Amino acid sequence: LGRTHMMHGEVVHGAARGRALGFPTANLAHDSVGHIPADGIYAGWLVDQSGTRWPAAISVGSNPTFAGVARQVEAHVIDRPDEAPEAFDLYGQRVAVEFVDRLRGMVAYRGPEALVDQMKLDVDQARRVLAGVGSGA
Ligand code: FMN
Repeated sequence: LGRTHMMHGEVVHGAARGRALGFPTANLAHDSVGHIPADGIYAGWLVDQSGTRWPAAISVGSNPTFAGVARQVEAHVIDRPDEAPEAFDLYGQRVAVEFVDRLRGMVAYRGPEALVDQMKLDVDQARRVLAGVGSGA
């Protein structure tokens, strides 16, 4: 990306589908502010309220696999903390999302299985991209 795209906003409840898919996401509220890049999948960072930077695979778009309509920005934190993963809850927090690199465009898959297969690849790719740039902290 030519410049740093960054957004700030509150984490709100989405369709609550992500958890069932095995890829829970922190959905940014629609009144979030900042530079939203074009629809697609990105590697980046989610910065939580305490300032901790989490590596993330970020989705921007209307989730066409599920006939979504509204444009969403949602971040899946990669490699969540092992200890008390259930306590890792970002709902209600004001977070920042920094977009580092574009991975691909948004795709309408035939169903959740194909999407999940691709999300695994996205997460692997995001992990590699972010390991290369460091946390910037
Ligand atoms: N949705 C799509 O329809 N097509 C995609 O190609 C797509 N790629 C994604 C890649 C990643 C890494 C992530 C985290 C999400 C992606 N999504 C994609 C969005 C999912 O459909 C969405 O996270 C899921 O439906 C859960 O939505 P919810 O948070 O509103 O429950």
